[in-house]
Amino acid sequence: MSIDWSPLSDVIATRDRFLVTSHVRPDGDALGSEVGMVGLLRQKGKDVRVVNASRTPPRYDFLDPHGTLFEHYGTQVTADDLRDREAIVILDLSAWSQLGDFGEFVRGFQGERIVIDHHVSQDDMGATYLKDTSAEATGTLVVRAVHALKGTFTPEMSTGLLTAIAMDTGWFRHPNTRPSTLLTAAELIASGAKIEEIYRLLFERSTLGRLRLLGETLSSLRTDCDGRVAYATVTLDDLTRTGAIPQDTEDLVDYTVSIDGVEVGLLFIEQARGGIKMSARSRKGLDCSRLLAPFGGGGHKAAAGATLPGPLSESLPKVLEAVRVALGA
Ligand SMILES: [Mn+2]
Repeated sequence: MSIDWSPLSDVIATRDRFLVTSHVRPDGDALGSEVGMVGLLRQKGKDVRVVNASRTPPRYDFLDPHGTLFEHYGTQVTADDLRDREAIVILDLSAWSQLGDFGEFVRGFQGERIVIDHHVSQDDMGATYLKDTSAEATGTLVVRAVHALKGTFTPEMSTGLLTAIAMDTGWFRHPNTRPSTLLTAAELIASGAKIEEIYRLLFERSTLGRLRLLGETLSSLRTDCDGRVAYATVTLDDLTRTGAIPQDTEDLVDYTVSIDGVEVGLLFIEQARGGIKMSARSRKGLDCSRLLAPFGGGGHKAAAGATLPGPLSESLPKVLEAVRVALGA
């Protein structure tokens, strides 16, 4: 699917003060795509602020080495501070629920709205959608935008965009990794992204809390449907006891589908504000996005998520039952 980038170049031609944002609980694709987009917009002489509903997980600190790029809505920035913005570029999401507390500001935003994304599920956000659901990452789309708008890749942008693509492809292992993925990665490495350093920063660093949480989560693993389903839970108590932070739950769901014979893996995470955040992964073709749609969730075929009402003891059996039905078990 090729994207016509003229709506983006039109906005760049006519507006000066930009706002860039992404989803709650930002991942590598969200933050890395922001870094790439900010670089492009600044090359075009634009005044850009990056504001997110969630704080940046410490794991991604290296994308903002001076701590001056990512601003947290609610503590560092208020709606008043953003009244001068003329256009907003929303990355890696197409659903209101993904904007969290920032959604209210975006709903009332009077300027131009552009969404650049690769997710299938989509709300009407009153925006111009620049989407390719076959793209492995939003970072890939930002790379294409840089090409289309004749920008150049600085080492900072390349670092962000390689992080984006690497994280959304499971470090070039998932089936969404194609020859073009590696060609894009090669271009970013040639422009200054240090792949070995990025890997070390992302995967060879940990905290005691994170490792203890990993242990607790693996201990909570259960199977269902004769071993075709595996699921694990992270409770608020687990976080407190281990000293982990909520961001330490990223990637934990991958362990559920690593078990031999497991087709669907689920991770349920109790949220401090109430409710349960859940992630699903599938290995043998079950459509996670469709599975979670009745629960208000969305995502991709092989990976999706949803926010469920609490408590865990009620939400978990409902999802498990839906999985049993979907598997015909
Ligand atoms: Mn993404």
